Amino acid sequence: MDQKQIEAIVNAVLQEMNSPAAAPRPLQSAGAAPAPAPSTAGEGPLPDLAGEEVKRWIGIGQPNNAKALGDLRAATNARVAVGRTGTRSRTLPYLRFLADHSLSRDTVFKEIPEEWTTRTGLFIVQTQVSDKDEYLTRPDLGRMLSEEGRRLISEKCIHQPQVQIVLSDGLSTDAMTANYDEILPPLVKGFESAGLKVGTPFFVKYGRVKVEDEIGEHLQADVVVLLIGERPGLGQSESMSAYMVYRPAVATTVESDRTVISNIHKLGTPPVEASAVIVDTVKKMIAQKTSGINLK
Ligand code: B12
Repeated sequence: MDQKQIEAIVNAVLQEMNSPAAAPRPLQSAGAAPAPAPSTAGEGPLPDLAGEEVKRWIGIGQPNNAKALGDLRAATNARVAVGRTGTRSRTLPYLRFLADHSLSRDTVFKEIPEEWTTRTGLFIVQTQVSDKDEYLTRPDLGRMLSEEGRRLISEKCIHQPQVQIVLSDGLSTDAMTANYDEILPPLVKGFESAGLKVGTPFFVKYGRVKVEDEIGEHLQADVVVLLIGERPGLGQSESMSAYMVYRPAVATTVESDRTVISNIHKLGTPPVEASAVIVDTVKKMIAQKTSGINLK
């Protein structure tokens, strides 16, 4: 192939890219009359399958009440009004499902980025888990600190705090990186304003909920607040939970001793708001000397 032929091909491709057929096709916005599904068969660039535009798309053709359908679509992040083809899903919602599923898988498998831990200045301790595969297959090991982890917290943490904050990747690394900046500073400030002695926050890599019992017992904390990544759902992979427990001990603390605030993320309970609820809950725990189902 000579230079001229190559240039002709490049020009033809560039021309095609500039043609209207190649431009992203606008999707249906909530409230307007439903449009045909945007092509996913090579007629133009695919829209961002995890993006807002696709989430808001209405896949029901010729609805009786387009306005009501639009209102329903706008009222929830659930997969409603996606339409169907016979008994099957339409292509776009199916591709969106696959994209959301990939996001969820990614956040479970992702390691906490080193830049993030460096930026936050948190020190890291590890559980008895040695890698992600083991984390997923051996939950028991994620409930116990490593020998080195125990040594580090003894050395670096304030002992006998009234409240000990612990952060952990858990099942969603994104929950930590997305919410940290808006939850930790207001939480520490809130506890300090309430006159509580706050321990040294740190990060537990590969943590499960029960690891907070060993930490609390070791540091003799009154209350432990564990901020941990939740198992991601489809389309929501940044959700964090706060598992709180009064005077935990490995041998005696049971699940019903914990109080949980879940669904902390920008589209659920926003992190700043959650921090206010956590501070209030911890104050109650300290006043009533209990947590979980016994807390009034
Ligand atoms: C997985 C899960 C479970 C699994 C936990 C099994 C396991 N080993 O992972 C099972 C199916 C057993 C379960 C049961 C229950 N769950 Co559940 N669960 C979840 C889910 C989907 C994810 C939790 C997660 O990712 N945790 C983080 C990982 C890292 O933790 P882990 O150490 O691996 O596992 C521990 C936690 O998952 C914890 N846990 C799970 N659910 C609950 C509920 C409560 C009240 C407590 C204290 C602890 C707890 O128990 C595990 C063992 O220590 C959340 C939904 C969400 N958005 O968070 C609901 C969720 C936390 N569960 C909930 C509820 C209500 C329950 C039950 C009380 C249901 C019932 N009526 O029996 C029981 C209580 C179980 C308990 N441990 O005391 C609610 C809590 C609502 C609230 N704010 O109080 C949530 C938020 C779901 C919801 N939206 O309603 N759950």
